[in-house]
Amino acid sequence: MTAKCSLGSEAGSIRDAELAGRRSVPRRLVLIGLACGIAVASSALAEETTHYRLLLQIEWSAASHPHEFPPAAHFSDLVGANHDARYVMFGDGLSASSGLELLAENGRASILLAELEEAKRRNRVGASFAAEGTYTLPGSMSAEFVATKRHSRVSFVTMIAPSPDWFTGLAGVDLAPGGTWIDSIELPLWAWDAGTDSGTAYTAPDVDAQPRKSVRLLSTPHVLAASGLIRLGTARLVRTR
Ligand SMILES: [Ca+2]
Ligand SMILES: [Ca+2]
Repeated sequence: MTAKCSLGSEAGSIRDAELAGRRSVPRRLVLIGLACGIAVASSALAEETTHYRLLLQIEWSAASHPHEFPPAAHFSDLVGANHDARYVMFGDGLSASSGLELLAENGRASILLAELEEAKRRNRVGASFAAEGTYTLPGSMSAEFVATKRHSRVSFVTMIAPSPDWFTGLAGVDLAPGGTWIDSIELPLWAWDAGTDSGTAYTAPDVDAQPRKSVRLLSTPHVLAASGLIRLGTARLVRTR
């Protein structure tokens, strides 16, 4: 399997490799190999794409969060995506997107999924993924997803339900800091207020917030103890291959 390798493609590949930074030497070989149609080591290629498992260990329950713990408490279906630094699913002090508003208020993913499709078209998002919600609390949720060097960050959200507009998730976790895939990481899950509804209790009637307030960590008595905020659980990201 051979092909002519033009100087132009090689020079372009080297430029790309130099832009890619410190791992330029092996990356350059791979890129030149690709440009020339030469078979390259599969292990080197495999590094460009990898697989992770997301496991949510949910602690949220009447035992951990006794203040007004609601009937039929659950987490909605989870929506996540791998992406680059330009895509932001949510952030402290930022305004929620319409997709986040619908998910945080109703647990419905349709608008968020459309936003992810649009971000995918603009090459900011690699792919979205989902996990089934749960009424078993404490309990767990899990999903598998693919990450690539181009889209090496992961974000996800799930609604705290019932609630006015409260959700939990992680935003922009970099799975390849410095260009190396991390094997596993464990992060706390906090309750967030999307700022799109003014209700202050799990079962409060809808009070649309106009204009929207910023996304903030929730700090109502539902998630507050003398020692500080009570996390809802932990998220573990494990590289599977
Ligand atoms: Ca709110
Ligand atoms: Ca609203």
